[in-house]
Amino acid sequence: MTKKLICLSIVFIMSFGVMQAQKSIIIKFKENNYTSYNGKYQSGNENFDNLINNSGHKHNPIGNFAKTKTLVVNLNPDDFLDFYINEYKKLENVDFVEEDFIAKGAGISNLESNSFNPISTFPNDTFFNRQWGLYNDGTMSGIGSVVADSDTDMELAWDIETGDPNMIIAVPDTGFRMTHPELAGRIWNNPNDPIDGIDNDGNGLIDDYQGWDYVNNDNDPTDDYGHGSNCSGIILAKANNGIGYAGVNWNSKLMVLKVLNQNNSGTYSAMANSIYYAVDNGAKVISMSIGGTTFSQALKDAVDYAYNHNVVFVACMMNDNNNAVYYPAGHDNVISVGSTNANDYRTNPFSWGGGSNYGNHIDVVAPGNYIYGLSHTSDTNYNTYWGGTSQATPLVAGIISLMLSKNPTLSVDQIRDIIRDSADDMVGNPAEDTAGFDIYMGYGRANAFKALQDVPVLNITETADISNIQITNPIKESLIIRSSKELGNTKIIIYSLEGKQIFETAANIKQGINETNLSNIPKGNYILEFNNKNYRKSFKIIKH
Ligand SMILES: [Ca+2]
Ligand SMILES: [Ca+2]
Ligand SMILES: [Ca+2]
Ligand SMILES: [Ca+2]
Repeated sequence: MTKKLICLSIVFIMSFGVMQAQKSIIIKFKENNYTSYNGKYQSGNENFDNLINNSGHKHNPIGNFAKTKTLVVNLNPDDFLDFYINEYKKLENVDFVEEDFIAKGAGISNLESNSFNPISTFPNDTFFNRQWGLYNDGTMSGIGSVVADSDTDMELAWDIETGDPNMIIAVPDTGFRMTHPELAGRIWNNPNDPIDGIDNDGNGLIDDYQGWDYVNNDNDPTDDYGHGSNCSGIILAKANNGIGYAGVNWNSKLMVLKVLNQNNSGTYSAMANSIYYAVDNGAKVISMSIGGTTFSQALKDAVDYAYNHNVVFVACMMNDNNNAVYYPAGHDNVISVGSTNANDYRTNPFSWGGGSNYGNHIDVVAPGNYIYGLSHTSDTNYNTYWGGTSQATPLVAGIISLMLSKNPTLSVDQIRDIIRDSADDMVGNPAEDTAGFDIYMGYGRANAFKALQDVPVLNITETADISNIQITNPIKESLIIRSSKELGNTKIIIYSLEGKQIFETAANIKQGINETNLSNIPKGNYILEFNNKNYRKSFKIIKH
């Protein structure tokens, strides 16, 4: 009863946040002949400048104005929105004018503690046994119907890849608990804008050293609601450190961007801005657990900007348990994620109500109910769980970050194909999860292990005459290498067919016959790579 009351109060707060209409509009110009001075944009169009100045409206760019040609204009509290949308539409050289809509985060927390007996399993994080979405042995209680293996096979996936330390994953959300030990040393810092009161990198944001807060317009994106800390931890919580939880990705960096306020809602202009920021500052994956019901050209432009820069954009289907389309999930070029329960059925309802939305734009589903994670108010309280497509989305984003860690040359389209093709189909409710694509489960429940198996090992480019090296194959005790030239110091690397590196040695390869002992390599099929600064070649080999 207590829990129901708490959830109802949360829903009320969220609804209130949504109903508070922001008096802002977004304008995109057709031509880029507008200049900035003194922090103001001069359009060169007298009518526009007069309208802006006479109305007392404030305006700010979305993304890099020179590229996006898009501004957000904040109206005065008493202004009529529709009146000004029409006034701005009447101006010359305007591509579109739209309301700056409000979207909301797609997850709700328990806000209650729950007692569990920690059982240490692989990895050694204290509460790994609660992370049924990663590894579900069928024994977890208190989370509804449980079926073993209705998970993403993370314990197998980690055998292939645990994440590239140099990769950046952006999570535009309510922010993050910046001091949390589960992300110590793993929060992205902007090397081009140290904290000195100066906008060193000239992007219009002063000292955006640890991301940005688009809600309060400052450089401290600390979480004041909890949604972002949970979502970020799902992707990136430190694994194998003996505390808390294991993130999907053990090594990469989190870019913290705050676009949702303390009621879990935020403007489309903040969302769009955060997307441009993430792309321009090197993020390879954007995980956005936010949805709004209205189509927006400005948000679509930002999503397409990410796609055109080969940045993967993952978003949530939202939680109404119907076929309502939310954005950004409804845009093309987004990988859209629904939620499953611990028995592989589409979540309906979540622990608090609602259900995972469905429709033709869904790509895959992933575990999203009773998802325990990091707290935004404590470094030691690990008893918060959340439910929503918000939680399924970062799980898929995390899997994608592992795929890109294994092979950074993958395109967004390749990633989407692999995520779809490797998903487990026909595992859910037979009435919904029919063979192949269906609107409830998309192509199926994401499977990290299968996805990583399907990622080809980094394409090997031949950088020298391919006749340089011949090898005996199959291989017994020793690898016999015939080289037509002296290659010098060369790495000899062996990968499993899944792409996991299992062996590496350095050899000084001379002209003629060379021999390297491989007696410790188990029998099987492998990929063998020769690699030095002038030469790279790979062979498929059989070890007897
Ligand atoms: Ca800056
Ligand atoms: Ca600075
Ligand atoms: Ca941990
Ligand atoms: Ca299906």
